[in-house]
Amino acid sequence: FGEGEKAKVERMFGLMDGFLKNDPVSLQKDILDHVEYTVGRSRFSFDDFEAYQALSHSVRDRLIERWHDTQQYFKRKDPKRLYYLSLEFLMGRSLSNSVINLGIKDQCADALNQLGFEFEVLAEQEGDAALGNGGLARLAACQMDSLATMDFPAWGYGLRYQYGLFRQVILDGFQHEQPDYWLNFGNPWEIEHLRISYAVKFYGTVEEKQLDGHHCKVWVPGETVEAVAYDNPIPGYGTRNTTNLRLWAAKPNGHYDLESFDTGDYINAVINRQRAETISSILYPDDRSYQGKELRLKQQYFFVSASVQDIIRRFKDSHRNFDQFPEKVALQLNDTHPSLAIPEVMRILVDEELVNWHNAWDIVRKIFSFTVHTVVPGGLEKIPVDLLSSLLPRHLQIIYDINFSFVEELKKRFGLDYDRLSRMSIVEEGAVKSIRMANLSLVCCHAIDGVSRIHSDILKTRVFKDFFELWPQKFQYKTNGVSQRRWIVVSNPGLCALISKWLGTDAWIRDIDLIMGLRDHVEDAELQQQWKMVRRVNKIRLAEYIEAMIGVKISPDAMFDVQIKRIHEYKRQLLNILGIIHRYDCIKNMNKSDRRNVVPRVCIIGGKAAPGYEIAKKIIKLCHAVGETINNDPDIGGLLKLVFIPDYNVSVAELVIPGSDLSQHISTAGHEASGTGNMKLLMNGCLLLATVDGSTIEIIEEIGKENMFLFGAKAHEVATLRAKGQARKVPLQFSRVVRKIRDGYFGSEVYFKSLCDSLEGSGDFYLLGNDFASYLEAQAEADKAFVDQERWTKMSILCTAGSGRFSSDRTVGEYAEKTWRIEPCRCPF
Ligand code: GP0
Repeated sequence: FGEGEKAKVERMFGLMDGFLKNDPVSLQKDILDHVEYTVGRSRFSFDDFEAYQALSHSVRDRLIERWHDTQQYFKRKDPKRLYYLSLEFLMGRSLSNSVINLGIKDQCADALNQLGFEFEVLAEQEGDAALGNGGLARLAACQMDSLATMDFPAWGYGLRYQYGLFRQVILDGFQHEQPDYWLNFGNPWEIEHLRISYAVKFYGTVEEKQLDGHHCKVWVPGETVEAVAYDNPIPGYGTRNTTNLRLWAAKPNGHYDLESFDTGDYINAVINRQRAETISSILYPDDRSYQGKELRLKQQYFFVSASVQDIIRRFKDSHRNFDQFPEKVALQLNDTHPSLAIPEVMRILVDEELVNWHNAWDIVRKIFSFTVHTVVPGGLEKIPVDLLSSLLPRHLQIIYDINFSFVEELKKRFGLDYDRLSRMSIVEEGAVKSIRMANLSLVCCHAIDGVSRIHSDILKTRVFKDFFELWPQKFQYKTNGVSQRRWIVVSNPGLCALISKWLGTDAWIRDIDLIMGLRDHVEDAELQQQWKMVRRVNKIRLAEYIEAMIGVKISPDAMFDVQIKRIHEYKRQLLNILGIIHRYDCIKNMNKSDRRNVVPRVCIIGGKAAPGYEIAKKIIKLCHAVGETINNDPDIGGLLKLVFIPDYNVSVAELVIPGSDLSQHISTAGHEASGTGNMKLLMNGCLLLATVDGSTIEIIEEIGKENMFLFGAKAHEVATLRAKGQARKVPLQFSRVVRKIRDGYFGSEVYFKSLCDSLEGSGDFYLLGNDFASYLEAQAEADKAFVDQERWTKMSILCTAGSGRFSSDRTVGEYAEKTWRIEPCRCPF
């Protein structure tokens, strides 16, 4: 420091008075200050929402402190960093998660109590940050939590949508979509950095120029938009480390060339500029179906370009040239959505930083890795060349150049095998010439990960078979995981305390393998008793919520059987509903004494359908129609209920999961890449009724099939079964149930016709008919087990005890070691 600087720094330290304090009185002062100076209310009169805002701002102050320390430390240490690029992050609520990770939950609760507020009530004031669709997006959120907790120098990058995933409203049993303008209520969890912004270009032409004696391509854009950074601190648990999720918002670019205003149409010129903001305005609600829309492509490039510019700027702050880039930077692509980052890095290095093509290519091949999340080839992104050439002309050239070398390499290796060349080429010829984003990623990334073992096998033997033959070493898998902080500590405090009590430590919150220590106590009647009590309290809480939301009264003595996930044909919510109709029929046909042996069930289904996915919407309607019939049938009484929980999201999941006895993961084998809901439920001691698919296969290895209810065709049988078509055997009960729907027993015969058609004969692509009998058997097994409450409770304890492998800490640890090659960098305070 110079003399003047030094005096300034000393003065700052003098004024700082140390870090913010976390005792209840200090917290109270901070909260009241924020009520008055941030929220702008009088400290003598503020309501729950205002208290929530003030509390959040107080927590945010503490996050910022740690965030600064962590970033300072990273800067000084200059470790290799990971940048996690994802178009979607499903963060849900932040308050509870933050205070728990900061270790100040009790102090906050005390502070609030004395002010006349209750922490839990304030936490309910927060809306969800729903900047994602489903599993893929929540996985990104869990991995951010693990990265911070494990002290990895990692940042997330994404888009700050103004409208999150639509809110699902049910009217007369039909799904309606309502916009989620979530920022209306303010967002205390983000820090706006108006000075951190980058220009992102679109359209225009590519010109050849001489620059500093280099021959280079210069992209002259037709439109420029500004990307502004919004930082969302991600606190680790049990560490001071606080990392960052940087989300970009689109703003009109400030450099107005006078020409565009010369037309005299001042108002329209400004309005046109203002349209830039639409780029980050809305999240596409389609789960794994590629739409080919220009706005979506703009979103992808916008967020990727800003992120790459930011990463390169940060690297250049402390390095003179790019030699060390691969030792300092790893970029992870969450699916192919961010894969334009590849040509973007090439473009900036070659066109702007004047690195020669070969060196740039060498760098690119070392820094990128990507994760695949699907098995359905139809889910893979393809960008029409026409679209790309108009929107990103320079990137198209770069992709062509990469493809040219790649095809040459293929010819050398395999000769002129044209079928193979056309399958593997990044460019797909045909009616609509397009760029295959998966192939681009496969060519340019050094590692390609599946999300479970079976998924990886399917990628290697089917979806990306050709690429596996070429580069077997690139193919790996990291079975997904979920954060025990979010899914036990935050959402199930009762179980959390019980686990810590019986393990004699809460160290499992950072070191999940310890959780298997519960196995040593599984026979202990006292633990069983307490376990049952905790679960019962959670069930009561869930029952109250259901009654408040949809007016159906349910008993906590019944078995709570849940299926919560996006609605998809392959996930087979329909199989569940058919099973319920069958159960209803059976009960109706029983005499009084037989009915006494029926295990009372509450079937709970929740999930959103993509707005344009007709069949999925019909499934929701059918669920309501069946529920209506059953729930209002006095003859059935408490033996069976079917409820649809509207607007399933992260915070609803936090309520449902701890209160579930049985959960269904019943995709047609070979279709669910991994599944992560199964892991969350498993952790919470919920038993699984499942097909042998995705990560369930690995769960079986951990807890044993005797502690689960498995059924259905295996993945390797599916193709043969499908080929049989009409000739497949279908049980009588199945046809009878479908008949009932066809005959209008649940109303709307015409509306449900296409659903029924999708179930019969060769229409039954997802093999519901084939799996129905074994599904019913598995359900009967579950009933039998539930009658023996001691046995059930033991199984439940073993589920939690066996869930350690499914922590995202394990997943992230594997990525860090094998793919990203990053080390922890713990901020020492
Ligand atoms: C997969 F392709 N997933 C996609 C997609 O577009 N969105 C999405 O959420 C899911 C998979 O279906 C999964 O099996 C997987 O576990 C998850 O991504 C995370 O890898 C559902 O849980």
